[in-house]
Amino acid sequence: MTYTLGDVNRDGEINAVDASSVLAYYAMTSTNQDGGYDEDQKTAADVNHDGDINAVDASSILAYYAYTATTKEEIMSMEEYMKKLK
Ligand SMILES: [Ca+2]
Ligand SMILES: [Ca+2]
Repeated sequence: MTYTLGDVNRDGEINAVDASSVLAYYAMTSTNQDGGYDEDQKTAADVNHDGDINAVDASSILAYYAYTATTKEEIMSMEEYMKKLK
């Protein structure tokens, strides 16, 4: 695995920067432009695995970021977090 779900810019953290990146990508692709992601980044960006990269994914990344910033217990991965939401 060469990606971490939610870590779109691959800096090792899942935070508001990644959410902004996903929104920017969505804005580009929704106007038929190249969003500039490679395949791994697309996989990392589609956090709910529905095949689309859009504002829903950005919101989920922000929600996960809020969760990691506030929880004092052991932090689950973005993958686990998304499974729990379902
Ligand atoms: Ca990141
Ligand atoms: Ca998605």
